[in-house]
Amino acid sequence: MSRLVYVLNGPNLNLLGKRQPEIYGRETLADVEADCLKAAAALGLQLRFHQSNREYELIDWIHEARETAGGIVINPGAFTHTSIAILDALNAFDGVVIEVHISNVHKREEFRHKSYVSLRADGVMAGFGTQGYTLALQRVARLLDQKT
Ligand code: DHK
Repeated sequence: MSRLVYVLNGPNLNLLGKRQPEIYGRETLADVEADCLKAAAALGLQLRFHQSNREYELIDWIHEARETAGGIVINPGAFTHTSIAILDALNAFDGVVIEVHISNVHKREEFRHKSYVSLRADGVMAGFGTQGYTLALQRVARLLDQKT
């Protein structure tokens, strides 16, 4: 299976480091991308890292990943709790899917406890801060190793 992994970020994550730092921390999305690139190189993974505030762009990247990638790490932001369309797109992807939330969504408002994406995800990281992304990449690498 391909060792290309898409790391996808949903709405408002472009403001990481600036919005509600008491919840999401002070690292920026560029810092997260740099951490992911370093981790991917160490794990023998290739990476495509994207962020969008638009649901359809996330769906288009998932469709692209269908053709090329072995894994998707996705923080869908608030679309986690609302988007059946993103769930449907992930259900059309055959590789490994890990869902990431920087904050512990289960400690927060009740509307954040429901995740459509979890119905497809092979694993979920929540409350590990931005470290959750590199931990998710480790898990993708392990599962891809097991498939070869
Ligand atoms: C990020 C968001 O933007 C929220 O809408 C989610 C998630 C939680 C996070 O913790 O990374 O509810």
